[in-house]
Amino acid sequence: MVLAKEAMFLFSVMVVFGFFTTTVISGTVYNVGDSAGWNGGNVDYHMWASTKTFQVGDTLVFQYNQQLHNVVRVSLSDFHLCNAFNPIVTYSTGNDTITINGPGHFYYICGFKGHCQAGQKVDIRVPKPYQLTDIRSASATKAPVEASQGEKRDLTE
Ligand SMILES: *[C@@H]1O[C@H](CO)[C@@H](O)[C@H](O)[C@H]1NC(C)=O
Ligand SMILES: [Cu+2]
Repeated sequence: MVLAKEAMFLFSVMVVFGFFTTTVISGTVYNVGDSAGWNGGNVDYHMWASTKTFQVGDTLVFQYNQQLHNVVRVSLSDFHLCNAFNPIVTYSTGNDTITINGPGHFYYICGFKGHCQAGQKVDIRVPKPYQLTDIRSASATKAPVEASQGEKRDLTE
């Protein structure tokens, strides 16, 4: 009985922690191409990405017919060349979830012949997170200059 209670307690802790990490730490889930998914066609993936503000912790979901498409993460030059033969990672389940774990550009193309050339490619740009440490170091270096210009007020707002 005691063991069961402890197990229950541990389980509740895990549920609460899981809830916390999901809601606070994890970000937005983006279905690439929205309802059209990652099936090429007439979807303008450049346009799709340009309307989003990606952040570290967000999740990308690529959904597609795995007989006809895949997802290949490539370098910038291979992105421009539509070269899928030098992959950083290849996904092919048809329902791939990718968590953005850092800032930078994430270039994805379809590796099936001609698809990337036809526009099945997307550049996910993730800016550096704005961190408290950045604010501190920025104010530490900028404060004297700003103070002399009478702009120190901005720092406290
Ligand atoms: C895709 O995978 C996620 C979990 O990774 C699951 O929740 C979802 O139902 C799946 N969708 C389809 C269409 O299989
Ligand atoms: Cu494709």
